[in-house]
Amino acid sequence: AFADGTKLIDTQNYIRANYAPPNKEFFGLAKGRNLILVSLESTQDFVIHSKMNGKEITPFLNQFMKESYYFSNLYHQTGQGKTSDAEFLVENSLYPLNRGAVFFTHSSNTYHSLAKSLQDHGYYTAAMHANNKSFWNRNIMYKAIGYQKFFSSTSYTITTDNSVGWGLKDIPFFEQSIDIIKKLSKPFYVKMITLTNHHPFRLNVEDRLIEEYDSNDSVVNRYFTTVRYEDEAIKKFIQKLKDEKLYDKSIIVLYGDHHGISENHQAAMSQYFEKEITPYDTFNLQKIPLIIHIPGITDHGRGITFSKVVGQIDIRPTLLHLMGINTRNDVQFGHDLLSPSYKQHVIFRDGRFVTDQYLWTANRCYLRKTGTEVDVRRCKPFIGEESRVFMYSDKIIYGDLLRFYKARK
Ligand code: GP9
Ligand code: MN
Repeated sequence: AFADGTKLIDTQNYIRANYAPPNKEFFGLAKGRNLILVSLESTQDFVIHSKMNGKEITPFLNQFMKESYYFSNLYHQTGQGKTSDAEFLVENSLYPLNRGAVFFTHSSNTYHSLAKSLQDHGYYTAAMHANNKSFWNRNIMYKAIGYQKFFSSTSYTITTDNSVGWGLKDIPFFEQSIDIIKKLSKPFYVKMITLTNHHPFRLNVEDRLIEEYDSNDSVVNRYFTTVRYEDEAIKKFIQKLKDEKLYDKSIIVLYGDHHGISENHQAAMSQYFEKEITPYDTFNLQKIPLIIHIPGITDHGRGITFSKVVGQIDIRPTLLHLMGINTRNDVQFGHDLLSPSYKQHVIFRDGRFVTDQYLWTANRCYLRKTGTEVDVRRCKPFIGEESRVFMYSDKIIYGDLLRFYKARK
C-alpha cells in the first residue's frame, strides 16, 4: 500500500504477520452509527465497582457497563504527553514517543487516523474540549489528525459560575456540547474530553455528591469526589442523548486517558486499599476503563465484561471493526480486542510488560492474576521483545512515513 515501499517493508511485514482479523460476530455491529468517543480525564479503573466510605464512586458507570462491552484489564500506555498521548494512541494506534509529546514534536506529519478513516466513509468529524485550543498544540495537531472542526473554549459559554479548576465543569460541558452535536451533519464522529477530574481535583461544595476521603493526602481525598462528579456528568449526558433522539443511532465509547493518582500518593492509597502497595499493585493501578455501549446491541442483558489483558493501542482497530470498516491494510500496532486471534501482551516504554500470565516490573516477575512473585526466568522469553515494536512505530513517526501510505480500496 506504499508508494515508497522500501522504507517500510519490515514494518509492514511485521504488521501483516501479526494482523488480527475481525470477529464475524462483532464486525459491523455499529455500522453507520454516530461515534461518540469520550476521553475521561485521569479516570483509573480501580474506582469502578468500588466504594469509598460505603458509597459507590461511579454509580452510573457501574450500571452502564453492564449494558456495554467493558474491558476490565486495559492498561494505559501514555507517556509525557498525557491526555494527548492517549488521543494519539486511540486515533492512530501508533505508540507515543519515549520523551516529549508527539502532539508537539510531530504535528505536521501525515496520519491515517480513526477520524480520517471515518471521514473516508462519509462521516463528519469533530473534537470537543472546553480548553484553550492551543493546549497540547491541539489546534495544529488536530489538523493532522483530520478533525473537520475543533470546538474549543471559544465555542462554549464559560463563566466563573460554571467553572472550577482547569475550566468549564463537566456537566455544563456536556450540556453545551449537546447543542453543538445535534446540529452536526450525520453520521458524525465526535471526540470529547472531560476536564473536571484533573489534578488537583478541585470541586465546588455544591457539586460534591460524596464526601471527600479521609486520609492525610488531600489530593487523593478530593479525587474520589471529582470522579463521582464526572460519573454524574456522563449520566446526564446519556439522558440528553436520549432526549435529543441521538442515542439509538450512536455508539458511545468511554475510556480513561491515564492515571490521576501518581506513585507519590502511596501512603493514602495503601490506606484506601488496606494493604501495602507493591510494584505489582502500582503496575495494575495503570488500568483504565474502556466501555463500549451500542444501544440495541449491548443492552438488555447483552453486555459483556472482557477480562483479557489489553492496551490503549488496541482501541482504534476494535472500533473500526465494530463500525464495519476493514483495517487489513492499515499501518497500526494495536489489534482488534474482539478478534479470536488477539494475543494478550501489552508493552510499555520502560521495558515493563504484561501478558495473560505474567507481569514484569521493577525487574521482578509476577503471576499476573495473583501477584505472586516468581523466578525471573518465567518472564525471560518476553523481556526485550517490545524494543522492536517501538522501533517500527517510532520510525513511522520520525520519518513521517505515512505520507507514503495510500489506502487500498
Ligand atoms: C487539558 C487536558 C488535561 O486540555 O486535556 O491534560 P493532561 O494534563 O491530563 O495531559
Ligand atoms: Mn489527562
